[in-house]
Amino acid sequence: MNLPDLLFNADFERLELPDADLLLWRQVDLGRSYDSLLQELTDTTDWRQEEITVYGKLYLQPRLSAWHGDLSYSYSGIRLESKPWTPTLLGIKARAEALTGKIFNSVLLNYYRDHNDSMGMHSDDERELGRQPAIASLSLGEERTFLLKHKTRKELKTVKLVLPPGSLLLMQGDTQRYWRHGINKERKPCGPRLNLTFRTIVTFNRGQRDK
Ligand SMILES: O=C(O)CCC(=O)C(=O)O
Ligand SMILES: [Mn+2]
Repeated sequence: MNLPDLLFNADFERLELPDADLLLWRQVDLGRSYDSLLQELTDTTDWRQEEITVYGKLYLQPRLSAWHGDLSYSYSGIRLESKPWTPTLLGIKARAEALTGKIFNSVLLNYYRDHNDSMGMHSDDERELGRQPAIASLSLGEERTFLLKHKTRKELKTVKLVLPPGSLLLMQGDTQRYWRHGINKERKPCGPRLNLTFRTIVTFNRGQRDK
């Protein structure tokens, strides 16, 4: 990020965690209300409930998802065929890029229908994302708690970060290397939450890389 961007976007907070690089914008201006965006994306996205294999057993993921972007992607053993960008998604992507100074070529949308939906602890460290992935995560709808747990330093407590609607969390640097993150079920019933994680798939051309 260069200096003019930093001055222009001085509204983020840096979250001080060892071995991590996390920036949080609490309220991003998306040019329209968060509620209307939530409604549009909920209604127009071609939601899937993907399967996951855990210790050889097939389960349905406890949430819905959709993958849009320039390239297909493998995620926890699932091959996600990408759908084309829509004008709405391109608009949010442009906003996330302007704020973070990063370029993204894909987005994974996660739809947590209610308090029973969740995402297990994981790190986004697939090879396709490169060595130090930058992932910008926009939240809409119900507030849910984002958990972060260091992979090896057991003395570090689990960090709980409440992500309000309209917030943008940028995970970059070594964050995926040293930390796992996830969203637990909630005990108290709650409404839907939509999360968009913008990513960059880096595809290596072996011939070029080996030069
Ligand atoms: O819903 C969230 O905030 C987390 C999403 C996430 O970690 C992912 O899509 O990999
Ligand atoms: Mn993730």
